[in-house]
Amino acid sequence: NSNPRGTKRGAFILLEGVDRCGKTTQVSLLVKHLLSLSLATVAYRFPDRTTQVGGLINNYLTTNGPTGSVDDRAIHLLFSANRWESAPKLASTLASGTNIVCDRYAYSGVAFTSAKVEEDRSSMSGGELTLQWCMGPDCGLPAPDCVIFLDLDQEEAEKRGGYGGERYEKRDLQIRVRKRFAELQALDKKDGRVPWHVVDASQSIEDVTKELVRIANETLERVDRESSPLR
Ligand code: DGP
Ligand code: NA
Ligand code: NA
Repeated sequence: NSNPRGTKRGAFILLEGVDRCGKTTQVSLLVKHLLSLSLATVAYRFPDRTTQVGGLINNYLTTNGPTGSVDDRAIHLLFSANRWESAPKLASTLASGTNIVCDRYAYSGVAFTSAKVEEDRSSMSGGELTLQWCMGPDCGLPAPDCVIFLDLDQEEAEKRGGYGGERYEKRDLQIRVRKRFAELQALDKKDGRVPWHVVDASQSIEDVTKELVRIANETLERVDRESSPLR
């Protein structure tokens, strides 16, 4: 969509994946690359632990309290609130023509919360923490222009020096998280809205970056075409 000043909007490139897939490293490398081409680009990361809501989330993630001691729905809403508090900034950044490369977003929100229950339970009609229920609070957030999914299986993830000991860094949960991401990818494919690019995250850092650069170029070109005032 064109805007009054004829400025092309920025592209919103989202990186998602299980813990230890290398997202954080790749986000900073991709931002560096785009900046080196003089393309205005900023990195975002969720959860953003620097806000008040983010402080509550950080407390939750770094204390391994007994399961169920904090209500899973309440936490889910906090993660979503943490994205909503950045939403106006995300939108104005994109409108000003600056690209965003983002480390996790609403897909992580749905994948991690819904992974707390087994599939058979989560798909129960009226059951709690279904994908459907989990997607509700993030509905209407600025949408990414693509999802780059850094795919890494559990064994490879664990080879990367084990987990840091945060609440979700556990094998069974991470395996379910990866499955939930696949379900979300299938939903987006059905809708035909947000394109996904699955990248093998077990490759070397350089090879992953190469793929990301190619996908980013493709996405930037598409967004340029779509937001051209001449269209
Ligand atoms: P990170 O700082 O990227 O390592 O993320 C912290 C942990 O929180 C990680 O295990 C993924 C998880 N996470 C990220 N976003 C959400 C969310 O919206 N909801 C839930 N339940 N977990 C999330
Ligand atoms: Na983590
Ligand atoms: Na990370």
